[in-house]
Amino acid sequence: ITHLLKPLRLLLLGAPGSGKGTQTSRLLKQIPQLSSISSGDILRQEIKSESTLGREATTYIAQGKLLPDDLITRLITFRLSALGWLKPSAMWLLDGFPRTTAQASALDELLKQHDASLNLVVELDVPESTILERIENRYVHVPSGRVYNLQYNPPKVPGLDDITGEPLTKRLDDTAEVFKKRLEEYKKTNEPLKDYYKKSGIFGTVSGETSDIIFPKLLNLITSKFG
Ligand code: G5P
Ligand code: MG
Repeated sequence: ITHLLKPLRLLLLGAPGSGKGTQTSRLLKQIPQLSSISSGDILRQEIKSESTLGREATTYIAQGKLLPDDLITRLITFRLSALGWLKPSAMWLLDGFPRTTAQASALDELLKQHDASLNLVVELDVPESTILERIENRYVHVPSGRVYNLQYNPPKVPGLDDITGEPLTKRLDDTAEVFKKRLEEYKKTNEPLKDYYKKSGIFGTVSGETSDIIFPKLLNLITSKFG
């Protein structure tokens, strides 16, 4: 268990399947002060509940396209505000938002109004060649966002979530074809986004072929700055 002395407000970047969700759940276990939001998890819950937003999101997600900036920004900043996460003492981790420079500057503006700011952005740098197989073997528990992989971290009972026993499902965008589009979208938006955060001096990268290699590096980076 790690206790941080300074409030961490972290964004994880990385290609689809690079392990953002995996690292998030490991960090939450290691640092109990931390909470997280994943934009993708929220959208999948909206799709499951067949809300208006869910129906709109489906059309983008099924094609591996990003949702319009204003739509996703409104959704996530509303949650941040409702959770009381806009104050400078709040500690949190964002997975999957911001994804574009427009989203990034909208979030910065909002935080600035509350004298808060994002203070660490870490890119998970994983070789592209290892990712497709991960995605094809992924199963998710939508209500919690927990992710499994048939080889790497299979559920204890096949097809069921470890904690709730509820059924696992495949993501509708976890096919080879849609994955290719998601990767293209990522490559288009990620360089400008990285440049944006490099300018504010809060950007770092951790590299590795597996999540087991990446996790200790990520934790070290965090504790060296916030521990
Ligand atoms: P998401 O949901 O944000 P992506 O594409 O960014 O989706 P994804 O696919 O969720 O990212 P991840 O979280 O980085 O990947 O990876 P993960 O789930 O932890 O790990 C992948 C798999 O590999 C899992 O099965 C895991 O168990 C396994 N694994 C982990 N580590 C290892 C390892 O070391 N070895 C092995 N063998 N396996 C491992 O976004 C989805 C869509 O929502 C919309 C977009 O349409 C997007 O495409 N969206 C947004 N649109 C606009 N703006 C935004 N901000 C948006 N956010 C979401
Ligand atoms: Mg994820």
